[in-house]
Order: sequence, then structure tokens, then C-alpha cells
Amino acid sequence: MRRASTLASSVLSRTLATAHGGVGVGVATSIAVHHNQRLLQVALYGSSSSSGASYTRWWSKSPARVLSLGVAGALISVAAAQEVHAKEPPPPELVPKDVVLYQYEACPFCNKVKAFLDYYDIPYKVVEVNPISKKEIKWSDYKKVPILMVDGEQLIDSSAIIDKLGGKIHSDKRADSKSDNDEEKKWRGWVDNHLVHILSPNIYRNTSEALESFDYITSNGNFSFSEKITVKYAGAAAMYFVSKKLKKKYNITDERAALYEAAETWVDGLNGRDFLGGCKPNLADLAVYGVLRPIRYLRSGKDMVEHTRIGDWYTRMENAVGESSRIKA
Ligand SMILES: N[C@@H](CCC(=O)N[C@@H](CS)C(=O)NCC(=O)O)C(=O)O
Repeated sequence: MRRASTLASSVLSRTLATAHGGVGVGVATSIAVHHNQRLLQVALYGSSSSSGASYTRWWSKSPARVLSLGVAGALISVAAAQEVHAKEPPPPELVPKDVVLYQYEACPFCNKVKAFLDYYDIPYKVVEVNPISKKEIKWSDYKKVPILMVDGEQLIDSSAIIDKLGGKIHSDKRADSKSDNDEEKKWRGWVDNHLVHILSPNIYRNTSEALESFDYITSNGNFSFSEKITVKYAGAAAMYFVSKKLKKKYNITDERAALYEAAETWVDGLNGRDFLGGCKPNLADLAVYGVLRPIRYLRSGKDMVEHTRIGDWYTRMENAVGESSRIKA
């Protein structure tokens, strides 16, 4: 009992302390994607990139069958093939050999890095950090996640990590027009300076949403059994109050309206394109997708998809990013 109350007060004080640091981090901003729901969603909406790959194989291996479908069928097949947006693996010599991500499963910044690694099909191992003890990153002077170890080099800060890896594997970027690069940069800044700040007030908006969020966090994070129970209730209660403070800090009056407005702003920014990057995602698409991924199947994410036009783009991103390239331990 004493241990539980000590834990509760430690969770509470850490949660309140870290919330001042920005988006309400640690136990705080940890938010979630539910894998079963994701699988169900992929099943409902059709192809993931792996099903896209099998579609291509079927096409190339059975030309006679394709012909037999007739002109109309072939046209439909071509249109469907164009709908499939595949990953962009870099040439093998540019793929780092050993990549380890220190993360909280539900942290938006960590999910941003994961969206990048998954889309570029870079294999990585994951070390889930305990947000209370942080013993897994004791060796580092940097006390936040994500931390990405790339062939022995420590990289910190999600956007800096993506810049560094992106610069290495995407050298053709220099060939893109300056206005494309400026647009991508502007939206990546919008994600870090605006979008992430709207998330916490939404997922901890009321007691039931705060509990839903912490249920995911504690089910997927690295917690001991007793931490799981305490963190779920103490964390949810603390974040409910912290999210009110965050609303004030970031001048948000109606958090849902702010989320919907952000989703609409993003869709307007797409300006009719499949992705901000045109026919394939760029780093801004990956950043928006990455930070939204943890909330997509929580109440707030479902509401966002129901009440805005972001759903089609989100589904295209799910298909493009496809399966995770995470190496299972
Ligand atoms: N600017 C950093 C922010 C990273 C950040 O705030 N991470 C949170 C987790 S979502 C964290 O580690 N907070 C410190 C803590 O848990 O004590 C980035 O983009 O990587």
C-alpha cells in the first residue's frame, strides 16, 4: 500500500513536472495506436503495402490471366495498381547496419521516428524505456526519448534524427525544387510547434478519455505490475488536470475544435494531392502521420476522422508506410 502511494506520488510529480517541458511528456504525452484495431482497419480498407506487393506479383506472373480479363478489367487493374503507394527502401549500401530506438511506445516524437524508419524500410530494434525509472537510458546524458543509436552513434530529438538519416538516404532531395523543400520544412515545423501541442488536451480531455489513453499506455509501455495499476489511475487523474493547464499555455479553448481545425488545415495544405510530397509521402507527411498514429484509434482520433476530411489521406499513409520494419526480439 505504502509502495503504491509512493509510486502514485512519484507518477504525479513526474507527470506534473514534465508537463511544463512542452507537450506534457513521459507518462504524460504517451498516447496510443491499437494494433488489433490497425489490423482490422487495414483489413477493412484493403491493401497494406504487403498486399500491394502480392498484387504486383500476381500481375507480373500471370499475364495470360490479365489478358483474359479483357480491356475493361485491365483498365480497372491499372487504376488499382496506381492506388498502391509502396515504401521507399534506400539502396542497401545506405541502410545502417545496427539501429536501436529507445522509446515510449505511445510517444508522438518516437512514433514520428518510427514512421520514417518503417517507410524507408530500415530495420530497427526497440528498447522500451520505463518512464519512471528510465534505467534503460541511464547511460545517456539526454533524458528524453526518442534516442536513436545508429551504428554506435547516438542521435537525439526526433526532427534532428530524421534530418540526419533523411540527409544520408535521400541525397536526391537536393534535386527537388526549393519551393517543395520550403513547403516540407514549413509543415514539419507546424507539426513540432502546433500539432503536437493539441494532442494531450484531446486524449486527456475528460476522465473516460484519460483512462482510455492510460489503459493503452500501461498495456504497451514498460511498467512493472504494480506500476501498471498505479500509473493507470494516478496518471489519468494527473493528466486530466495537466491537460487543462496545457490548454491555457497553448491558448486552446476547445481542444476538439482545435484538433479538427488542425486536420482540416493539413488537408487544405495537401491542395488536392495524394500526399504533401505529391504521389509519394515526404518528411512532412511522415511527421503528421507519425504523431497522429498513436491517437488514431483512441476516441479523439476516431472523432477526428469522423468529423474532418483527413481520413482518406491517413489511409493512404497507412498503405504507404505498410508493415513495421521493427526487428522483433
Ligand atoms: N523535441 C523532442 C521532444 C522529446 C520529448 O519531449 N519526449 C518526451 C516523451 S513524449 C520525453 O522523453 N519527456 C521526458 C520525460 O519523459 O521525462 C523530440 O522531438 O524528440
